[in-house]
Amino acid sequence: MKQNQLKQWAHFFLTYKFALDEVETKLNILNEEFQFIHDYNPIEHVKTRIKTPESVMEKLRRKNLEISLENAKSHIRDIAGVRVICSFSNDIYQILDMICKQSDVKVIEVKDYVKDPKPNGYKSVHLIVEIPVFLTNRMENVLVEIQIRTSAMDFWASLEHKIYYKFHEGIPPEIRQQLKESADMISTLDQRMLALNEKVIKHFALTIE
Ligand code: 0O2
Repeated sequence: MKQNQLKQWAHFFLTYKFALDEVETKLNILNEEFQFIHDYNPIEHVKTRIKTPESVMEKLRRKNLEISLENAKSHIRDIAGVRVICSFSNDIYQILDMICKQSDVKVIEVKDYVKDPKPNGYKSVHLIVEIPVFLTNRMENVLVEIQIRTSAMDFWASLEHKIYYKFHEGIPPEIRQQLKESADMISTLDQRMLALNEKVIKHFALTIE
């Protein structure tokens, strides 16, 4: 790649870093104000990542697309990724709702793998949003993928992701079966933790009355 092309790619990735910074700030504000009003924070923690240029190029190749900034911008929607981890499954929808209501966030797509889990047991809510980024001489609309899930769902997904990449020829049926069983256990655990938390909230509400 020539020097000026390298600079263009670096500038391109910088806009995604700015979009991530904006989304992270939005999430921090939501969490802090929620904590102030309700004495409870729906967000446990937030992880962000930017796809490497190599993996963006690899994804373009897989999609049989020419390697160009235009194709990366219009066909790769997860260059900037944010993962929001919360304690309870109902927090997921609370966060989703608060993000979708923001007037400068354009929601492009929502995929609800919590309501409709993937056949392997994967659960998470994914949304693709478009964020305006104000640069020195122009405004750019930048896509960001936000994944929202509970700590338990995240625990499962991280292990499954590692296992998936270890078995290049496909996950053996026995391991796949055990992963699915673990996903079901995780769902039960999430339900029990939610019910337990609701019981505790109710208990203290009654005590205060
Ligand atoms: P990485 O390394 O996490 O970035 P698209 O990305 O839009 O071309 P798709 O399948 O339409 O592909 O998007 P989808 O369903 O929204 O999933 C995208 C991301 O969700 C994945 O990114 C994973 O991070 C996560 N994901 C989806 N399905 C699974 C799953 O079965 N197990 C786990 N552990 N994660 C999943 P990448 O690029 O695949 O990976």
